[in-house]
Amino acid sequence: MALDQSARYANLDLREEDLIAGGKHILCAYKMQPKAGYGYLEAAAHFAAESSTGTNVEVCTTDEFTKGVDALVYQIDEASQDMRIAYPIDLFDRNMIDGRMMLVSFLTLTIGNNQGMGDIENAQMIDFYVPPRALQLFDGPATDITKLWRILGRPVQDGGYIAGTIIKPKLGLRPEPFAEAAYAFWLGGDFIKNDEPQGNQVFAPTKKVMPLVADAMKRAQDETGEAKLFSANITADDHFEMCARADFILETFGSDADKVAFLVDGFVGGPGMITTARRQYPDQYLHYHRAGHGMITSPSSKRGYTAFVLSKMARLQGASGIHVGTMGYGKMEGDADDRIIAYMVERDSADGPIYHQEWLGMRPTTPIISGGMNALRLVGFFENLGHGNLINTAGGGSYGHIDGPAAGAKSLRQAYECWKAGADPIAWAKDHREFARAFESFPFDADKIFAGWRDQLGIAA
Ligand code: CAP
Ligand code: MG
Repeated sequence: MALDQSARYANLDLREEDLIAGGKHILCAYKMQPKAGYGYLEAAAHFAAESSTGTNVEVCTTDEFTKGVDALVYQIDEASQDMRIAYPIDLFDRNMIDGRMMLVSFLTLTIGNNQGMGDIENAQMIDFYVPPRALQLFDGPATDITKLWRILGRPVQDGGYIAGTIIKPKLGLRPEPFAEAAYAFWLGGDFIKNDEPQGNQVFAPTKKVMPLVADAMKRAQDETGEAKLFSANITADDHFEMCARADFILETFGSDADKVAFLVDGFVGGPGMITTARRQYPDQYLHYHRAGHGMITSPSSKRGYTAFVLSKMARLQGASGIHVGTMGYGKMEGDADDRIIAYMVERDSADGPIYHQEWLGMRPTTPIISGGMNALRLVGFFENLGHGNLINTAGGGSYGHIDGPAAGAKSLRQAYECWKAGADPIAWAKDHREFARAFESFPFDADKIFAGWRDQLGIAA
């Protein structure tokens, strides 16, 4: 039997509204299931001990001050596996250089040892609340979508949809075909990102690829008379490698350097990689790619934290934009209710699954919509989300369009215009060729979403 620490690490008399009003705690809500044979409150108290000041036994060195920074279980409901813990802000590590808080300390305590405890079957954080003082101590975004809208010549309020793609195939293009793929999309679209694994592969050295992409951007801008954007992957284990890539890319794009965003694979790379980009290059839009998150955010996972929590943490850290999924309209896991992830990162006041959050003016993080998207899937997506102030990157949806990536890009924009006009997509297709050709490009989606489309558009089977 484990030591029952509930007398110290639980206080069910504490009221959530008082903890929020007090402003001295970060609150975390988990779904927690103890191992068989362990009492719920006892397991929760041990969880709080391991997540703050304790261990599995009393230690002789504990003094009264120590107890003042104990994490406290303040609410449980065994039936719904609801466990809520209040973490004193003073528990968390602070930078020596500038006193700011750091996400790694939040993670190592709230989602650290507690993920492998012998008396806990599983626990997953589903929401957290950040009080004003803690909000003041996180970097938050330095650059947001308004900067991109301004570069694109759009209104900086409700500047609308940014049509993007990912250079596909994911890997394998050498410098010339890579740059050609970029040029071809930019003749119709706004924004291109590296795919998350694209970097300095031996067959596509950054020092060869980026000059060609910068030239492709210039030619596409001259050809279309429109500004173009590129999100360059600077992910690397070594801080100095990241900076070497970033510096080379900015120098290479030269007078177009303001049109470069930096892509960081923030989940596999970890908080430090995001903060390197955020603090070393605050003027560049920071694009957080979350590849790998599914290992703990998938609905099949009962551990770690949810995609909602990941996105909220990314805003705290200063991501300008983060992939929030496609809410059931794309190829990755997710459903329509995931729109609360977008609302939490883009609004100044929003409700999570458990906590309301006021962001007190922290810049918004753009919802980035990606993963199996194409023009046909976008209309329903906008309907569900309710707006189009976002970046969409469609790889297959652009390079899989039968008339090529520029037509793919135009079909994406036409899908947005169709939704904005509140038009019937089939009727819209009759007046918008690239959108109509998306039906023929993605017939399986067309059949599923728009039954009878062939007859209505006069397309032979
Ligand atoms: C999409 C993508 C993105 C995923 C990431 C890919 O390509 O480039 O990495 O969208 O998922 O590699 O699959 P397609 P999420 O447009 O061709 O699907 O945005 O959910 O993090
Ligand atoms: Mg990708």
